[in-house]
Amino acid sequence: MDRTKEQARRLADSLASRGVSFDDAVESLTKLQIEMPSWAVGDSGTRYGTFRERGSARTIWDKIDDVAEIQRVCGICGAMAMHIAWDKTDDGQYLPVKRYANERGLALGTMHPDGFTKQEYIYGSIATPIGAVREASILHYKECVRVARELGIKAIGMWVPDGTNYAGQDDLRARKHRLTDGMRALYDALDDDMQLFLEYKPFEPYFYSTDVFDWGMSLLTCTKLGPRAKVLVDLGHHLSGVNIEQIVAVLMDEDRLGAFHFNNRKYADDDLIVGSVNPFELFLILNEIVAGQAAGLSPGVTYMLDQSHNIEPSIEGILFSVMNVHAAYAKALAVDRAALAEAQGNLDVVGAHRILKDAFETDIAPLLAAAREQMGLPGADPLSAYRDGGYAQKIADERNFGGMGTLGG
Ligand code: AFD
Ligand code: MN
Ligand code: MN
Repeated sequence: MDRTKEQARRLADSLASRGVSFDDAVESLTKLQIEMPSWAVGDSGTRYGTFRERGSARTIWDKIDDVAEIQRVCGICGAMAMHIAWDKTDDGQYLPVKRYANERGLALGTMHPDGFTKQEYIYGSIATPIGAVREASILHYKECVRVARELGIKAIGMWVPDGTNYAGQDDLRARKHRLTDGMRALYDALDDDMQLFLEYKPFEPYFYSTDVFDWGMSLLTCTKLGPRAKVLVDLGHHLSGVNIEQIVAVLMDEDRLGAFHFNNRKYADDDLIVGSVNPFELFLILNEIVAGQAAGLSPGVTYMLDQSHNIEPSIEGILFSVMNVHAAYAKALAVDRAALAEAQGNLDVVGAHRILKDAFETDIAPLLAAAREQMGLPGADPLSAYRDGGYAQKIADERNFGGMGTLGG
């Protein structure tokens, strides 16, 4: 038996001893879907500037081509998450975007409204004291729902980038009421088969208070709105030391976990390659997903990347992220759930921890290889397949430095 087959056999035996079926795990790995953010393939930067990448997307058509290339080598990225601020034709049309995405074998995923690109948002988009701006934002939300309906999109991913910079600047309770009223207007505009994912973030672009500042504020708002309002967990939107996997467990238990924006942070909302800073945390998050879904909770969670690749080639950063999520998910599937429950029941603190750690340290390469083979994907892994495919050189030659920033600039 060749070495690869021997490795797969050994892993299958090890998984079987943990009550895990190799084939079932492979099946799950082929079913995972991660939406690709349209905004991640354009140039992006920090407030200190943008390093333009040769070959980055210039237009929505380039973005779709890039996501199609990502899907060609990944196989689990068949939808592009949209941002209403940027993802339309030059004459403001959306249907041609859907047609071209479908031609390239892609669906359109979650629609993200704007709230930060216009001057009138200076004091906020919906929690602002300026009534006319709140009304304009509600009209914008309704336009997002109309466009989502036109494109067959079933989820609105709402980041409310509102806040204040100084104590006393505004009445914090009044802002809470404005936020709730605005989210109510958005929720009431949804079709019955649409969901609202409300994203939270502790700071930025404001630095004293943010109106949807943590998971509790998002959950509180969602519970006021209705059952189709759920929390969007962006991994970079937590202060240092926050136990994200515990938030995920609680939201799943409340049937309020809607979606993820995957990325990684070292210090702030750094939008780095997910799993690049804290792969164990990523595994623990997916472990909660696998455990919760095994208990029938949150079957329909939406996974998205939300990253900004400021110095690394965007597509390579995205591919590495997809690989890290896929690997963490495979490790979460490799957990011996029965032994874990038994160790927990026996108050075996170290034994229980070791069972999770053993899964995290399991070499799941044969699982991913089998899933790639089942999906008919090229190459040993997405990054190698991409680098061998010549797409980077093609777009660099065609596009040069004509890339558009995430703000279309
Ligand atoms: C920024 C925000 C937030 C939002 C994303 C897309 O911090 O994460 O989801 O832009 O609008 O990263
Ligand atoms: Mn986000
Ligand atoms: Mn963010």
